[in-house]
Amino acid sequence: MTQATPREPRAGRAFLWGTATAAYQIEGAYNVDGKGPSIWDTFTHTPGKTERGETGDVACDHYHRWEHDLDLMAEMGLRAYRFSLAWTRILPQGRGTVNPAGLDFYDHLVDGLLARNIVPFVTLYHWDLPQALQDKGGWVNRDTARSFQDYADVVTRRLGDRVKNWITLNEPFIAADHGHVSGEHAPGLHDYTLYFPVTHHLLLAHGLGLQPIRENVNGAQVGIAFSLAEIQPATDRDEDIEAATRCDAYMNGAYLESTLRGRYPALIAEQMPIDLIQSGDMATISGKTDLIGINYYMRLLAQAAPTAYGGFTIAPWPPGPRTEMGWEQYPAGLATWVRRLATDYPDHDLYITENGAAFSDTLDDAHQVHDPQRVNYLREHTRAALTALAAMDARLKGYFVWSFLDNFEWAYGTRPRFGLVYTDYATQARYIKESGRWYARLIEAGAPDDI
Ligand code: IFM
Repeated sequence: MTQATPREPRAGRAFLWGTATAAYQIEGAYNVDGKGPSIWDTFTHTPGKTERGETGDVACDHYHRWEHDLDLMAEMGLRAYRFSLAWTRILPQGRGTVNPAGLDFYDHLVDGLLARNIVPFVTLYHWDLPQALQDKGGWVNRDTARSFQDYADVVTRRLGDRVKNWITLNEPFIAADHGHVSGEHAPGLHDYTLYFPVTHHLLLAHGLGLQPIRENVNGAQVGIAFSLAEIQPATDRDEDIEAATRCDAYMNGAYLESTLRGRYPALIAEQMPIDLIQSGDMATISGKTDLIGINYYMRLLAQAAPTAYGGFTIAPWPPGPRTEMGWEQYPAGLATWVRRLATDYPDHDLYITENGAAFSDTLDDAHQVHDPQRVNYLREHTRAALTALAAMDARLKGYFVWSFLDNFEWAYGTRPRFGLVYTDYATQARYIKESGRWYARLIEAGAPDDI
């Protein structure tokens, strides 16, 4: 019997190597050219909500510097770029009157990408809900899902001739949990019962949004980006194994199973308030999609906590390498997710729509940023992903580093630096880090072990 040789982890020429950002984290220009306020404008303008009182009012000033940023992307050889749209640039009140300047901005950005042979991936919602909709209840209000559908219609009518890859929502679990349960994100609510209506209405928005995307975009490739942590039991005690199952259902299963199979995991479904799920909702939520976005950063160790929300808490990680966020580095979890999704949902293309790490980078006198930890992180994670791709013949089509440039990391402000490009916030100058140069070579080579 001959032994099969393991296939080397290598991406084909068509593999889309890219980077990702989000509107609030990079654009700045928070009140310029007719843009309306979002919940993140309100939240960061409220004292005590961000680490050093920072706001995203300016962020990376990408709104004014986008052409230079696209030139940097071209210099790095990026093949794809995932970015989100600021809903309130386009519909300042969330619904109703369209702001032409907002649409023009994204129109020019898309043309700029295409002129540089960079494939645009557009995320419609990366957490910056219009404040006007929050004033009517935000995601607790079912009607917000209809507003999202109208917004998706306006956007895809304008960009759908050139943008083919669409992500409806970014990380609905984080939007539901951090925004409404822990309150560390906008709108800063702190009520665990909100997990259920907010989750359901976000997913309903996803489903309703699919309809205009399909109508307005010939050949649309559409999906949703999930925050997928690998959940493991903290110990081999039965109650911790059970806690890991619960944790996986809350964070992962509720979102995967509803959108891809039209049902919530039983332990989520049984807690949904009566009347929340209306007739036809699950069919809408599980409308046809083409791709699954994997945002992967960590594994989590779950342990039983009967009185906690969900019946679990997260145990500390064992000693080992961490990022600046304090997160454990665990590349094997990325391979687990590629394998799990390729097995459970084999009809979908997979994209790693986010993966990356913050480290305490500094700019030296020669304007160089030496960040070997990030190079190592990216090498380990891309190797894990490509090994899983090869082993499973998985339909893994692309990988997006979070992030293109250092940006506004939500409640942490500008302190954590996730970029392949260093942002000097005092001058808004950009410098490609060593990791950015390494990534450019990876794109050329297609295999992290060859460079
Ligand atoms: O910066 C965020 C991004 O907005 C969503 N995914 C995780 C990133 C790092 O925390």
